[in-house]
Amino acid sequence: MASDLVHLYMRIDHLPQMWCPGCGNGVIMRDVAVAIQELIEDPELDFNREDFVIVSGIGCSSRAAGYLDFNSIHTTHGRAIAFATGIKFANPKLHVVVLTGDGDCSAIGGNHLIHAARRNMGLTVIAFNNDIYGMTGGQYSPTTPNGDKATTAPYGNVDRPFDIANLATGAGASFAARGDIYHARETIDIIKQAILHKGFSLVDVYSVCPTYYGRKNKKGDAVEMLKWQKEHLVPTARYYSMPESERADKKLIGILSYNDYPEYTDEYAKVIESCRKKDKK
Ligand SMILES: Cc1ncc(C[n+]2csc(CCOP(=O)(O)OP(=O)(O)O)c2C)c(N)n1
Repeated sequence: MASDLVHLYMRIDHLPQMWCPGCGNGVIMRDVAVAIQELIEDPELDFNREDFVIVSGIGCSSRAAGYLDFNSIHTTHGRAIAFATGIKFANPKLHVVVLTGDGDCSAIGGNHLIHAARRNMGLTVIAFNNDIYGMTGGQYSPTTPNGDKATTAPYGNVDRPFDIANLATGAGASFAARGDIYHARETIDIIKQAILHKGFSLVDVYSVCPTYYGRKNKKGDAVEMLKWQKEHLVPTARYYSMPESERADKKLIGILSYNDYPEYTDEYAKVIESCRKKDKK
């Protein structure tokens, strides 16, 4: 993170951070900080730092809520979206940004994810997706690719993985996107659009965990894992200009689904208003 950004947006007294060398979490945390900074600095928008709340669950990635100097809350494993729902209900004007791991949001917290998506609650969820449970030593998660190794799958994972962005779309999310740590500029822009979106938005950010996932699966060091992202994850414009045959082993980085469904707290406010009117009669 550039030093001015560090001084502006990080709790210096919480440093040094606990992430391993080569971990992708710092890149995603920086992308979130840059996205918020650019929204605050945009003269056409009325975004203030005090209007942001950062919520996280438990996991290596969830530590980001503690490092970022915003109104923030580091909650319990899998429950970040539940806490975020309460915060958004209490004050719908806030921009509530959930920082969560693939395990946090799609294993123990999977139910909260699908129901927040279904309701179209106005939250922004950033999934730090490293394909593994990093904090507890490399157990497989719902995004670990089929056949890959983990401490709990020493002979290869027999589960088929979730695609978190597709999962959110299937559950009714009005905005679902994919980013990665290699294409940082594109990912920052996607995060900005997710925050600007009125309803539920999810950005599945492909990260790297060289320590547990990379080492167990012979993916090389962090640089090798980033090279893989560079070659296999493709931003929207380039993706659609590729011949179909070249897309077979590639994934799109960009917005995957977008809808204009009514936002949940707006709908709830209408119910409250109609009850008030009835009471007055
Ligand atoms: C209720 C509960 N169950 C299990 C744990 C142990 N635990 C802490 S973090 C974690 C997995 C985190 O994985 P992920 O969400 O993918 O985040 P990462 O550490 O990879 O960033 C688990 C199982 C816990 N803290 N609380």
